[in-house]
Amino acid sequence: MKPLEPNKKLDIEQILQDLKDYHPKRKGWAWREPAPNLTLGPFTYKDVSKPLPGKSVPLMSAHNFNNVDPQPLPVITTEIASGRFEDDIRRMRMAAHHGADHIMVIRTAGQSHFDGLIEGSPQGVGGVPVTRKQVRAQRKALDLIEEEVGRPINYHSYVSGVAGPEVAVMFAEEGVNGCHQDPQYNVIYRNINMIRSFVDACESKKIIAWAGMAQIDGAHNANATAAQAWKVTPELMAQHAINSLFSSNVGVLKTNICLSTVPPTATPGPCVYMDLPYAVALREFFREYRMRAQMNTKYIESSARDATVTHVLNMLVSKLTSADIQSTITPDEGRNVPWHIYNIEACDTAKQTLVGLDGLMEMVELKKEGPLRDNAREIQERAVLFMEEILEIGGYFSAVEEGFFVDSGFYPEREDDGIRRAVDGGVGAGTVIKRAADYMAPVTAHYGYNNVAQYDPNAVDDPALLIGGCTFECPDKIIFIDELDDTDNVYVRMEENKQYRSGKLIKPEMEWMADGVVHVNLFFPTDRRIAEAAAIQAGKRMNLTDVAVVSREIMQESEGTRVEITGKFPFDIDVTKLVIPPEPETLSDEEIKADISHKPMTVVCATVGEDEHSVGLREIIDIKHGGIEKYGIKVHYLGTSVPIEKLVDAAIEVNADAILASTIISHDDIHYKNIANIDRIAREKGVRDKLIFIAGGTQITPETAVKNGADAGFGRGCKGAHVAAFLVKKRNSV
Ligand code: Z97
Repeated sequence: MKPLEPNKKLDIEQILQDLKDYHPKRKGWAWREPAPNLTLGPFTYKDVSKPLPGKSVPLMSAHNFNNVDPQPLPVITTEIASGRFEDDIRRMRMAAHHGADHIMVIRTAGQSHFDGLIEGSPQGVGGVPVTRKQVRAQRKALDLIEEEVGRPINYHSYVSGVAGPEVAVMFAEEGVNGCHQDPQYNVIYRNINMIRSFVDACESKKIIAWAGMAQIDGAHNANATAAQAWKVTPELMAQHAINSLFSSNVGVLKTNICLSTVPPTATPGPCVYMDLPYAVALREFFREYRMRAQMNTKYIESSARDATVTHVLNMLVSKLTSADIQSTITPDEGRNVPWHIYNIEACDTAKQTLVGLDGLMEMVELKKEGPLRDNAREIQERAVLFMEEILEIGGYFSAVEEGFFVDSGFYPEREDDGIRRAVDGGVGAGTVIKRAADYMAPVTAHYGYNNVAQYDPNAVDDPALLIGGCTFECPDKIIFIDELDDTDNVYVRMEENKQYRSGKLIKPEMEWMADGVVHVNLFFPTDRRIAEAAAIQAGKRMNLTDVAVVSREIMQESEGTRVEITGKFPFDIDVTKLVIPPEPETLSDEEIKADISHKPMTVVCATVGEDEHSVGLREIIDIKHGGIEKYGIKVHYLGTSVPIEKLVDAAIEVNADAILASTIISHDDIHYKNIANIDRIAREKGVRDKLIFIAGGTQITPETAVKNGADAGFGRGCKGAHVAAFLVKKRNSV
């Protein structure tokens, strides 16, 4: 496919074309490349990664600094899953441009319950159904997107459920770069038989190792499930230990084994005081492995502000303990909305925070003594005791039977409310059978006993030789199954919203193309219950349908409440009928300054006639808020209510380049009459062609100002930079 063009939408239809024959460009996980002491614009960064050579969207405030876009060292994760993979592809591109290089696709609710690969690509609920077609389409798009931004983008989903090994094979074939794989997850949270889960995990992990995928474990699920998340820290360490060593013994590189770590508590607890010792304890025990830091979602609120603060505090812990992957979960997780622009904002939160904390460890040090080390040590001791007791009672399976996991006591205390599973119970119980003596599978990356020698002793180390290579070596052997359901498939969905794909008709969206979903913030000077009812009423009166309250925040119980509502905007916007004013031409600060220093400029200015409103003009002039003085323009301010003739005379006297006249009073069109008079007097005195004449004021419309004789008019919202840019351009144009 042709490379992406920044000013063109990604063509989803083209992505879907010839998918049958598409194979990924690369396999395996990619870390960012460190770029210590990197200088970008006016700054030198200590611990960032290589900047993106291609296109990206810098942080908003970067426009003050030549739009530099420093990229932190950790890989940045975003979770994308709206239920429609074709829509998510567009979001992946946006996320990559905002600095994400790890795109996790959340599967449709409980895909671990499926007992095989699903084909086609139906619409999902609370996630996307992960199918070969969907994976292939998204990897194909990401292959283009990574070329566009100039950095590998890791694509990720889950290897779990009784179909885990099949999913792992499909992921390896399709170039998926990372996955969650932890048999304990199946056992505890999905009630899949433990023997089956651990046997399957051998196979899955072997494949993960072969494909060079990064693996994330499932310990964070205990944080999210436990009654009090910080109580399960000893257990979390035991879970990490079991999955890490298991994976490493099967052959996954330790540098690709990522612990899923979550700062266990949140404000209003003294969270950093509690979370940092846990993070330190973990890093000490698992030094050789990598840390995937995910934010705490257990206590997440549906307020963007609240979630962002939790995220930032979590990242302080990540920074102090050098996390390798930084996840960015958003308030959406709290309010069960699968995708939002907030995901992109969360990528920016991560970038801004981690870049803002750049070089921190050159200045501060974690104390070697005191509560940090004491508390870390205590958690480690509890974790060791936990592991010892597992061994004492006969191992992991017995421990699960005894309800060791997700118990709300701080081990060794126990509340006896842990999740219990029976060794012979759960989904898939009794399905593991011993391989027969002549068992043989001619495939690559297969775990365990495989009697290949009976057919060809030379193929013992490479069983796929027996068939001239399996699907890993010969991707053409993969059987691609396209859509099977003719009522729910990507083409049907795209046909339904086809009219919105050309760009002529648009609609606001949150989850899906043209879903019309909007979020609106309202404040009502009343209590919560009335405010919520009023907000719903207001939404309906705004013509929104399906109005619901997303979040509310009490300002004071009787004085007022902020309510966020969601609803659907039921109209289309016809882009061809929009009246779009021309974009004001601007110059950069540097260009304006360079021009003025090369050739000085003098202006005279005043409010004219009987107008005492000087504030607007002073804001345009004064250096404080970026007025024209800032660029070195010499300003003669004559004051307020200055007679028009005096203004023109002053311009002649100081040999000014320009006149700036400000008027706010507009009764009887006096503001435009003043403009016409200034133009007339300047002409009478024979100086009009030597002077640039600018009129300003809140009631001024640029077109009418020009019609009345000014060279330009500047109305509400204009800044010194706009005026200065016009002055420079106009002077250079004559
Ligand atoms: C994260 N926000 O970033 P199913 N295996 C493991 C898991 O942790 C999960 C699944 C499978 C979270 C992701 C929670 N994790 C969400 C080890 C899910 C998913 O598709 O729900 O059946 O399995 O880690």
